[in-house]
Amino acid sequence: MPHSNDQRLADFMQGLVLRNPDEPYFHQAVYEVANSILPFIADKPKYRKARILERLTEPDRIIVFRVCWEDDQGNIQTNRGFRVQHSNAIGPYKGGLRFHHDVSIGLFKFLAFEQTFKNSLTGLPMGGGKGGSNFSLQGKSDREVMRFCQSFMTELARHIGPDTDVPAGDIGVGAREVSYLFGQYKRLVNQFTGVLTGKSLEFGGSLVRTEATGYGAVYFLQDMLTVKKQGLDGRIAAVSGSGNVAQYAIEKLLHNNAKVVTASDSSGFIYDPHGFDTERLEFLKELKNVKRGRINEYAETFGCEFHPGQRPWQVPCDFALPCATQNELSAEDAKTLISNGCIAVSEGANMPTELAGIDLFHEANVMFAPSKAANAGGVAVSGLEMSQNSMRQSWERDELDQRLRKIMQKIHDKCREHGENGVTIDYVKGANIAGFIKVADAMLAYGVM
Ligand code: NDP
Ligand code: 2IT
Repeated sequence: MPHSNDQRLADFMQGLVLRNPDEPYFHQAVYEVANSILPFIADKPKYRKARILERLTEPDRIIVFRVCWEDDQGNIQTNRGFRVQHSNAIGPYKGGLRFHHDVSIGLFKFLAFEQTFKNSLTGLPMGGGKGGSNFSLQGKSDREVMRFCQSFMTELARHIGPDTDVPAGDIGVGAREVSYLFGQYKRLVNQFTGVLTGKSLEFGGSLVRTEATGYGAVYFLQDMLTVKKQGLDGRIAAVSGSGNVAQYAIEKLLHNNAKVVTASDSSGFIYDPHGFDTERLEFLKELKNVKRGRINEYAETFGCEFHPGQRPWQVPCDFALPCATQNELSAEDAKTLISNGCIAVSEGANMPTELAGIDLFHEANVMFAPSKAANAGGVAVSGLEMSQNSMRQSWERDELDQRLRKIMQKIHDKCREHGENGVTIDYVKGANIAGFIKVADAMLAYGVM
């Protein structure tokens, strides 16, 4: 008796959970992929016999290390550093670093696993990795951040390299942190190489990298809307987060005359019925990137509502763009968005929607762009930064933006090709299958390893 897809998935997940206890984010990310891949490979013995999915759910290696540094009062502080090198089947390990108090091996395993599929979707030669530390930036002086970054890199440097593993930013790691990390790497190995991306323009950074993730998530949204002969003009968007991804998602939505009425941070969200304009967006960027302040200051300045401890999904909107963090959009939130008439979701953050929320969006025919496709623009322009570094050249802004636009469109089209279900498109399935094929075929070619 052949097993049903449900039985295969249950068996697969049972083994995975047993081997990786207490790692719910990793279980969630793998479940979403396995749910697409197991039916896809059911009639493809080459992938099944080679146990590709089993091998892909075991990272190549995980590095965990101590990071000691001295704070401004002269106290010795100890943090933990992580790097999950998930797969280098199609290129050097590539993926961001996250500095946040609430991190774990399971979190980085989920992020690195997702990154492998995402990077494959970009069409560029990049494998998947992710890392970071439980170091929290809140309340830290600039000098403390510098000392932490230097200590963190002193250990990480031995594990990375421009053809080995190329980290970048993520939550809590922006231009300032990447600069400190790059400076320390350069000093340790006495080489000026493209070992990190998201660098500043003066020392090998790429134009459009800062904007790329947020812009890319909106480009993907536009491509989904175009299939349905719809557009952004005059429609309402709810965005969560107020960091790098949120800021540039808002900017691109404004370029296209959409009205953005929300933003958030870990303290709550603001609802601005007037909508963001250039002045308000500049205020947000200054508040978050320079003053490093809290989102309620936006509400105080522009006289709008601040909802402490809440997320923006109760606000009626046409589009939702979760751009803060994982599992920030629950099944309840999805129900609320659907009943308020939301027609499309584009995930700027990594895995922001809970599995049950995704199911509800699919049932309600809400266009749903999963993170590994929708936010791939950031790592795609990181890939272009690596190319420019190798060539010792820098491309113009227009060229990079056009390349980003084209990459996002190709990702959209690949997801469509593998996810078309009659009248609707299952972008989750499409992204998983399209991302899987390239990595799986490379693994088959290498034999057993
Ligand atoms: P930033 O550090 O620039 O901004 C993060 C934002 O999310 C802040 O507003 C932060 O608020 C908020 N946030 C963080 N943790 C929580 C939480 N637990 N609850 C509520 N809000 C929270 O990071 P990015 O904008 O770079 O990253 C945002 C998301 O996008 C992440 O999921 C990241 O993995 C993903 N991503 C980023 C890419 C990039 O190029 N930067 C590329 C692809 C995906 P607060 O300041 O209060 O902590
Ligand atoms: O999640 C992500 O794709 C990132 N944080 C960006 C990774 C990168 O290498 O640019």
